[in-house]
Amino acid sequence: MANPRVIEGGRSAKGMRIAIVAARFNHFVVDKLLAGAVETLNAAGISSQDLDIVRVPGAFEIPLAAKQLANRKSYDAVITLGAVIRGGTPHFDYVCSECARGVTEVALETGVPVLFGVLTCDDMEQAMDRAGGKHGNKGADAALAAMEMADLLRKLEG
Ligand code: INI
Repeated sequence: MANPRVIEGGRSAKGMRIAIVAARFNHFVVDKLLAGAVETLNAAGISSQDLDIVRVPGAFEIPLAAKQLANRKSYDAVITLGAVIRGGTPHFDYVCSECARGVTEVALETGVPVLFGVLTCDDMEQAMDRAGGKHGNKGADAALAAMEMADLLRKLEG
């Protein structure tokens, strides 16, 4: 029996245009995610004129900015970064679910990969562990996934 063809994306950023939407809320966490994402894209060969960073107030505002960027059709991927940390009220659940729902919707509506690098954590320790601490850097992970999905879509569309 013939081997099936496996189609997957690579992880080079050469020739790619990428936008990052980063929330300012909990900026001490988000800035670490942003540094991880930028470092990863730089290491993968992105040129500085091909990387745009857009700041929004909080995670709730991420989907709208991501939609504007994706609709331009000039970015190969949009990476979203934020940190939502549980407080004592249901606010956390609304911000998390609307952000995740909105990000998914933008990707499916526009066909542009929109990556979810938004931490949703019970406390600050969990967040710091995932922003360059003992559980890695989820901003860097989102950047890797962005390159892979952008390349995969090129292959699937081409
Ligand atoms: N925004 C975040 O990005 N993280 C949070 O933890 C957070 N909390 O906890 O409230 C948060 N709230 C702000 C929200 O994203 C909006 O900016 C605000 O509600 C205005 O629309």
